[in-house]
Amino acid sequence: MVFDLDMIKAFYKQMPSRIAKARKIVNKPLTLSEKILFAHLHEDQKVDVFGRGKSYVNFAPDRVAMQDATAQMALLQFMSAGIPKVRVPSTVHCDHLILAKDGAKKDLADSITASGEVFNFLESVSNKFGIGFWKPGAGIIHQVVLENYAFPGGMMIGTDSHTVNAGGLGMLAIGVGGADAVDVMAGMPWELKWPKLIGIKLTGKLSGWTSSKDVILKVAGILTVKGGTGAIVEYFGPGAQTLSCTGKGTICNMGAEIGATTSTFGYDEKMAQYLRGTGRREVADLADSVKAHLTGDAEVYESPEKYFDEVYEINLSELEPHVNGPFTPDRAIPLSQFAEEVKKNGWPQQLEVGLIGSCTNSSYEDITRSASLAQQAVDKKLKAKAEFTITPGSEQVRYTVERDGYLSVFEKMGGVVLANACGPCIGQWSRHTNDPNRANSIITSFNRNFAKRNDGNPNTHAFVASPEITTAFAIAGDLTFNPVTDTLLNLEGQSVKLEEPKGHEFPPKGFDVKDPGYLAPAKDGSHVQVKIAENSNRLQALSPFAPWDGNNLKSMKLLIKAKGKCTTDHISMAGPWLRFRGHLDNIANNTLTGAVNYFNDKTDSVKNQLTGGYGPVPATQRAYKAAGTPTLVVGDHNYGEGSSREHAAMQPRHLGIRAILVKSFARIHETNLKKQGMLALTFANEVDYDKIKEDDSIDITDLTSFAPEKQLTLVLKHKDGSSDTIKVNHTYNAGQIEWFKAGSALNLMAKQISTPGNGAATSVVKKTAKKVSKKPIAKAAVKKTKKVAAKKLAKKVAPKKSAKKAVKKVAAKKSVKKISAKKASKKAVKKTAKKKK
Ligand code: MIC
Ligand code: SF4
Repeated sequence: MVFDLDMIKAFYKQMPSRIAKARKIVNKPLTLSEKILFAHLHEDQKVDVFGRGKSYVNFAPDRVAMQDATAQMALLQFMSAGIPKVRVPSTVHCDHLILAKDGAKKDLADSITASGEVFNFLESVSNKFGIGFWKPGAGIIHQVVLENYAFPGGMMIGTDSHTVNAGGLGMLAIGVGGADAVDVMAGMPWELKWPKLIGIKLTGKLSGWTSSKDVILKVAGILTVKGGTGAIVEYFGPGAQTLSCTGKGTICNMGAEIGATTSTFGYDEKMAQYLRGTGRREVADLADSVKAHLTGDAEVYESPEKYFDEVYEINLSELEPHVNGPFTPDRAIPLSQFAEEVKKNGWPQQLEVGLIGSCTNSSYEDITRSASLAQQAVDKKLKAKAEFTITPGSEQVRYTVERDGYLSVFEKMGGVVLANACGPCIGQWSRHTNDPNRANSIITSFNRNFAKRNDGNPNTHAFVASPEITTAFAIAGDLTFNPVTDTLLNLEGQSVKLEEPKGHEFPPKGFDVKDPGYLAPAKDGSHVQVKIAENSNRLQALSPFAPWDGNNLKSMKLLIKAKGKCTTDHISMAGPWLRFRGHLDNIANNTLTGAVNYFNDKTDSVKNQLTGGYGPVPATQRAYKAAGTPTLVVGDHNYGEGSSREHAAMQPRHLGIRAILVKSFARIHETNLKKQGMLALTFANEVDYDKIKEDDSIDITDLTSFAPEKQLTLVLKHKDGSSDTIKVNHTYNAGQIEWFKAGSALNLMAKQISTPGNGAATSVVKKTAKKVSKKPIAKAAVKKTKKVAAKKLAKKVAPKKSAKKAVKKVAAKKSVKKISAKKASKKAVKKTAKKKK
């Protein structure tokens, strides 16, 4: 079955004329990213020469995808909009709430028992509102989207930061918070700041041990976790066309780790093959008919420095495998230097577990290349020294690799096949260990490796590498092993060497699957009842946040000044807390518990200025809230990096925190804060971070004249009676200031929807105007029902040396960040340049 074919046809029909219209106005050759952006302007958005990193522009994305952990909040919000059916094709994927413990079959059954209530809720909301539903076990959202929904030149948003994976099929796919998804599902314009553009030219061809993953591991090293913020990364060049479609997906997927808005590749033969190989010949034929529009203009790729803000070039032939980490995905270490780094830094040398799969790396190609190493281990009588797990990305991949005999090869090597789900990647891993706090090392082919992410142990040193390198390390069980050069002793005492991995981009016998795990929604969902169990501690209808009272904020207490990295995992931890993703009050009990308090270097221990004592962050904040005392949180750079979870914005809002003041924000998190009616502020002078003291009371003295591009003034009143006055910046435009005033973007939407003739939403509302009862906000659409048996769902678906070689930066104007000698490798990477258009 080909999904969305009519929509895709209609889009391709209009694409050429939309691009032509934009061309007339901008009057210059276009990158692929610009073509896709212009082709998706909302009908009410005038074409213009938009300022990169400046202009807010309204778009009309083609589709929406949501995963179970974020869909709960997104759909609780959507239900309150009073719209009977989603306006664009949308899907929900059950993948995050699945355990990784004993193996696929048991884990899936146990997860359905444990989270049946949530799955039933998601299934019934999907059925009611016209949303496609992918059952637990069907696979990880991004792999399922790549196999079924992504199409070249399309634009989608998804409530998960790795939505960007679909760039592998030439889409602009962007991770957002649930409130943004609500806008698009409601048919309203979706707003994004016109992105900056980073071009990465790929030359040469991968070989031997190097794979697509190493391209993005290298890029992460160059650009760092914030280097892509506000930018689209567009890959091009002869090397790009040699990469498999799923390999391109891997590269785009992990673009989330450099903060990029998204990444993409031009349409090519590899993508056409993938579309045909996954049963979408019609889409490939349609794409072929508009081919010229599905890639950047020739002039752009000939002189990229004229059209991109930054350009890098990577020679795939010279690129080495990399291992990134620990604790951050941008610490990129070429394999040839890894052993030395391990020893130098005293990282635990013994590898305890190797984990392959996840949404980043679970293609047929990844699995078969890794299996070729597992087969060698079996043939050469090597026993894997580390534990080894495999997480297939979708039921289609799992079924096919099982049919082709690869899963049994892993099992012979001692591997455990886990459910088609996020599992260990999102801390749903019940790791078998005798000491959950021991310093230890693991390697994964996932994308993130923040402290505590996989197993909750802050002392687990998690490294990220390709599935092939991960498999080789799992066989060796030692981080100082280099599979390219070293030998291993087998069970018979002989020294043997692993040959280069080999695999297939496509199954020679084609993909197959018995039950892909898809449930189509009812044609008319008006009679479907949404299921929320009575007294649920997993799901809670939302109450609207209070609107702004129109006054300046006075005497806010400092709740916490967070030190160093503060990702969404630090603000709202995943793992065991995932179970409360649909219950705002319960999940709020983890708020900022991972953030390090600047004043005592501890996590979850802050001073309560009302009592003078120290306590956990959530409890302290609840005490302030009970006392009616407003509070503020201070943070460092790239605050809120990591994921799209809007809980990291809703929880502080729910607990009564009024403002977040940081050196810089990660894109999705900043938008999430704005959408939820919070004040997201940045220091005009970063050094003012040092002026914030533990006992400060803080006023915002000019909030009453809150306006776009106008700084706000904060007065820091210190305990000793002295004070500092500082300026802070914000990026709110006029519409976003209205969200703040209304209490949240959703409050504003609900108001507009129930007031026809008022504001931007009226065109949507005309046809649907239905009164929304706002207290509690979700009630209108929710019918409380008794707990539904989980069983219903139980149907099975089952740089120094060679790194320096590969990259070059092709130089440019002053505004371009120079790559430090350490990061950019001289030979393999060159930075090409920035030039103003
Ligand atoms: C992640 O990889 O961190 C997640 C879990 O997929 C998140 C979404 C979430 O927190 O639910 C993401 O990447 O956006
Ligand atoms: Fe799931 Fe991990 Fe991918 Fe996030 S990064 S979608 S948790 S597999």
